[in-house]
Amino acid sequence: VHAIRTLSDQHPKPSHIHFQYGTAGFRTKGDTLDSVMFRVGILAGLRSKKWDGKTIGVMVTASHNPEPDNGVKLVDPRGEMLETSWEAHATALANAQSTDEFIAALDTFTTTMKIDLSKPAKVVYARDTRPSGPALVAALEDGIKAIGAEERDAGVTTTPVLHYLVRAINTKGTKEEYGDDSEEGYLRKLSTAFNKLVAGKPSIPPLVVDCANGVGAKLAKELAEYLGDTLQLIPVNTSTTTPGALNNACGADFVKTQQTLPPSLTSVLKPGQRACSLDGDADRLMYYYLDDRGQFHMLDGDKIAALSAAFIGELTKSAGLDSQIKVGIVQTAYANGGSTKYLSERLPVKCVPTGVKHLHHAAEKFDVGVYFEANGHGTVIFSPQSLEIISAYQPSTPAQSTALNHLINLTEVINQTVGDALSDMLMVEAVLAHKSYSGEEWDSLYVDLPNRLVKVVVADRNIFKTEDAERRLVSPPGIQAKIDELVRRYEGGRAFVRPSGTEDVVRVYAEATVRTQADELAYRVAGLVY
Ligand code: NG1
Ligand code: ZN
Repeated sequence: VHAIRTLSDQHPKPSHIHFQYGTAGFRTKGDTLDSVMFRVGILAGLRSKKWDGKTIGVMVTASHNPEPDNGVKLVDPRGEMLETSWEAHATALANAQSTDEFIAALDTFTTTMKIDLSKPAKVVYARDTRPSGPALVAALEDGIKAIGAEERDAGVTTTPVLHYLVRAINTKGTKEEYGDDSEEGYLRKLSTAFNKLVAGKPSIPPLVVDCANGVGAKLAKELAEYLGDTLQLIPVNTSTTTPGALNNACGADFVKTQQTLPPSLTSVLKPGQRACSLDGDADRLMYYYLDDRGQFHMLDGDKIAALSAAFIGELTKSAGLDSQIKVGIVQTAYANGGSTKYLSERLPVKCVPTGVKHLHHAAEKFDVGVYFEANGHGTVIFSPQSLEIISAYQPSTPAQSTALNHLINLTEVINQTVGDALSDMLMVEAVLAHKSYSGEEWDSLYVDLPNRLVKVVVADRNIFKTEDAERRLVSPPGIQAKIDELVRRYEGGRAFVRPSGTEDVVRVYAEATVRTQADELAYRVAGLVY
């Protein structure tokens, strides 16, 4: 307690701020997060003790948000996001005003959670390229020290690498070993599986990778070396030290929200060529291509889900495993109506509230769960049973054997802990190579409905309450009826309103058969909540 007290005094909580552990952990202006980092260090240590000394991960990033923002999130022992019930504890600890209050809150917490403080604790942490990162990591380290946990600094790396590391460390030497617990181990695992997947396929055209001027640039360059000639990566927007460059007019979020090519790519991308954009911590991926006339076409998370789910379904069938391994899809309300229609005609589709944890948990209910947010954040997870079935399976024909091997390599190329832009990119490229699809052919799986997403700044977003996986507003009363009334007037109309979990705004989404109508619907619904 003495160490905690002394160090806590060095990391005072700013008096005017209320912190909240939301869908993306704590996230706000980087220069306000010092006390939060210190306390998260302690919390991570306690979480590790609760898990009998298993390694807990801490990622310092604000992902696709502007460069001055920063944030922090915890990673559980299997490389997954922090268990939901601890989010409220994290929030409570972050908001204790004084050192005395903080220590009292810690005391209550460890007692009620029955945390044995004599247990060992291990924490591995990493940060993205944000300028506020080093100071925040120093505060985090003070917290880890204060609770007496063993620390491992994974340096500057992507969110998905940190998730990978946590799983790799905790499974080391077990029969569930996930890979070597290093960045090299990660790169080797992904590239080896990818190279096997595309062996013998026609050569893949070089791929432009927009790295959002973030940490993905470092990993993309390293990955390029591992891939060699199999897939030539052309990383662009790799200026990780240029002030203000991060996520600025580039990256996955820019592409998704602006529905346009990053200006920096206009001179790079040729008609007919495809490219992809990562976000600031490389866990989101957006694809796009220019058609022969140079027209931009976006291939978002929904298109990635459709492409990969179909391919996995075909492989299980060719392997003779389709009766034992069923593929399912998880989406949110932001999934394009075109994708939902296309997918639900073929596979079970579940809609859940926004936030990857919801998607991940729903995906765990399928043998193979394909989950993607429309913004490009997602992955594919294979249940432990289906992995066992796959590894024990004896194919009876050469064709079955080939399909089985592809399936096994897919499970290796996919980072199953969390959405991972580079891993998803390799999965997409492997599927495209197998199907001999161009961007255009992939795009033509189904037609996206024109849509518009707008933000509305309101006095208090907490009065907005939703139901039915956020597709309907229950509060403030009366608004949903007005939305329904508006939606009825638009052909193919759909619209919903929900409070953001990461920004102090309310989001309005609308789609309709015609572009101008989607825009109009969005602005008229926004008018209802403003
Ligand atoms: P909020 O701010 O709750 O809409 C955004 C994204 C989510 C998710 C989180 C976490 C949209 C519409 N929302 O959440 O999908 O990625 O950030 O980063 O893209
Ligand atoms: Zn991200």
